[in-house]
Amino acid sequence: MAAELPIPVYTSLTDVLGDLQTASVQASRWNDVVEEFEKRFGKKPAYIARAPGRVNLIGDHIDYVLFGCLPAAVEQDILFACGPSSQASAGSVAAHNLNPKFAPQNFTPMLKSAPIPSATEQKEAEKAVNAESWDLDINTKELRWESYVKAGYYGVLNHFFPPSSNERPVPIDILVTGSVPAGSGLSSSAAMVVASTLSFLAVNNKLGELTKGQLVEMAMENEQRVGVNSGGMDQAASVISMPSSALYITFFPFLHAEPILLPVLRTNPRAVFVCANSLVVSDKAVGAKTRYNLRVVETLAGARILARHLNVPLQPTERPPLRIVLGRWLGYTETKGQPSELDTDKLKDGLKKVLAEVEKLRPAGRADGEELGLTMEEMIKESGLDKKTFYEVYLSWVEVEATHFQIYKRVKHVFEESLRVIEFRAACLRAADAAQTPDGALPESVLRELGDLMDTSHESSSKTLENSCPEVDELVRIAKEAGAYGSRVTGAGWGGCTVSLVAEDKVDAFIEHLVAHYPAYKGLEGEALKQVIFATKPSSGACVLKLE
Ligand code: NG1
Repeated sequence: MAAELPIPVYTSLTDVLGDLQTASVQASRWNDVVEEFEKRFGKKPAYIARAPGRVNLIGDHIDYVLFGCLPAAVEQDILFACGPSSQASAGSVAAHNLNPKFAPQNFTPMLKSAPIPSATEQKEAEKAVNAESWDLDINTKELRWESYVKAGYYGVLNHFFPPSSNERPVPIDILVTGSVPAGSGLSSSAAMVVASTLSFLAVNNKLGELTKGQLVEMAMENEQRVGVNSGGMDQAASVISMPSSALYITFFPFLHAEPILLPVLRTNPRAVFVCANSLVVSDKAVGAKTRYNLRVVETLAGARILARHLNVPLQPTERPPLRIVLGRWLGYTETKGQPSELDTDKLKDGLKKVLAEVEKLRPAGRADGEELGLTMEEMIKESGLDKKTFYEVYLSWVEVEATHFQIYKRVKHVFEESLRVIEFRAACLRAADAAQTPDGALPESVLRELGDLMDTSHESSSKTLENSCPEVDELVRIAKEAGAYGSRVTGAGWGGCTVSLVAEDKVDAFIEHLVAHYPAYKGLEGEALKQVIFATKPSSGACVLKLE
């Protein structure tokens, strides 16, 4: 199984990048980072850790409610050249970035006494009286580049260098470079955290002690140190992806990743996924309380309200996401360690069944299409909890701001989008079978089916989840006009990238059409244009190149 594999360590760039052609195109970038490392630190790096960004083909805003999604790693990646430093004290870090915008940083992990536990935590903490923990002083108020380096270090310190042991990490020099555009929905943050985690593991000789799945869990935990409540799709895609494949990632009852071959990329008629950056920077942290975090709260509160309608009993203090409420309603037990997720056919039937019930959440007396949603008071009343408990369970840990909460719309998006992911996966599997037939041809209907699913997904993002923006909607409209089979916003939304499925022989005309019609692309050409519109080639997941 993909998640159980060891983390790959290679000694040649061709093995890292999968083929000679890609390796020769990329070689100068890798050489530059080695040369610059030598100039800055006086010796060659021992390793280069690579972690790719990802594009989510379908399944947005459903990972944090534990439904499966379908991302693929992109070629754009983050590289961390690194090696042990001979000059500094135990565990210290000199982190440089090839981009002059990001100033060099030096830091050393400090041991801090653990905070005094609250009464309820007392019992658990009894074992850890007087315990110390590692502190890297991450500034979560400001977006700082080195926070991602520090975040990667935390997991390695906590898992491999407990303060109680005598073993201490080696000092390390790091030089970072990256080609994943920040704030574009292609997950540069997850790629940074994964590459950072890998560097500290490599230099401390701990790579062999983790599987890919364990690295994903560590990277998820690490990324939360930067203050982002992320769902896990990005880290899994960056670590576990395979060439020519998307990854069907499910999170319940535990992380599972199934590579889904994308024959549309290999068999005639060929098609490619093209990413186009709307150039609206989507800063998740800044708008979190009215955007990303609000969606998290709306879907969680929606799960409780739906459970009430479905007569699924919940403890007052639990906060199960929609996937768990659906599972309980369908009578699926949820012991951790169960062999697998509900099989996709049963999940699909369950989703269809529950969608009929979701209609009961539509706010009464309001005209179709004019959803006002629920006020805070109405939402609390619908939850069946008293005000104090509701605040404690759903609002005490996160800041959100809204006059109306769109419970019906968000729940509807989650279930419908989850259904589309399952249908997209099934179409890819059918296409893979068709590609095995003697003529190996792919019916064009498969491309149309995938495209339609992408279109309805975007429609839902735009109108039901409301995580698009006018520029992204416009880019999607232009992409369709230019002949894309389908086009949609990808990632968190409110800006960032779109992903479109385009016939390979029409890609150049497609790009020309976008440049001519999307106002922010006016005058862009050459390298600058390649940075904002590019056909993605699903790449392999994170790995380490060993240089000595
Ligand atoms: P982006 O902003 O594209 O990295 C975010 C979340 C994902 C997922 C998507 C929406 C983080 C780090 N990632 O992705 O987990 O929820 O939005 O599908 O917050």
